[in-house]
Amino acid sequence: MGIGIGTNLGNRQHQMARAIAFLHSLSEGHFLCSSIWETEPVDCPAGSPKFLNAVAEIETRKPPRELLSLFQTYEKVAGRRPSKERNSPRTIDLDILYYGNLMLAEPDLVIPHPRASVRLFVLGPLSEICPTLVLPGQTRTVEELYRELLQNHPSVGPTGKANR
Ligand code: PH2
Ligand code: MG
Ligand code: MG
Repeated sequence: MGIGIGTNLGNRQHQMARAIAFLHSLSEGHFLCSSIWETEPVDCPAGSPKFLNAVAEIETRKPPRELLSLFQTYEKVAGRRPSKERNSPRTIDLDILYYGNLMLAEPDLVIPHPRASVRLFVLGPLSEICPTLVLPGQTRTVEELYRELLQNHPSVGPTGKANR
């Protein structure tokens, strides 16, 4: 399964390192993690700080609901405060991007993540670790979607990789 990791509040590098270690500890098999990208906020309140983003892929037998609950607990422990404002700055955000071939649409959990295939901050990092992956419901690979989106929206592209 794939997980999107994002932070734009507090010590971002530290939060990324902690979250990556957490996901590594959760994996029951292989563990892949992209490099860390610094990205412009998308659909966030005006003046929001830039994000660090990465994508990890882990192996797990835990069902998606259990993972959702684990991720929500992790976010709380890592200092994420609830906010009424949409996409306000957060210390850490862990999103289930995909779970094998599963397609699920429930009020509080949609898999694959409904915006995974249109976000550069997801497709860029994901194309580093799973370029040939075709997300359930898509016809093109992650790398193809990424290249296309980059061409269409160069102005909202990631500003660069934070750790290169
Ligand atoms: N997450 C969002 C909304 N906007 N923009 C960037 N660059 N990175 C994110 O992780 C992100 C975002 C909702 O969770
Ligand atoms: Mg998110
Ligand atoms: Mg989230």
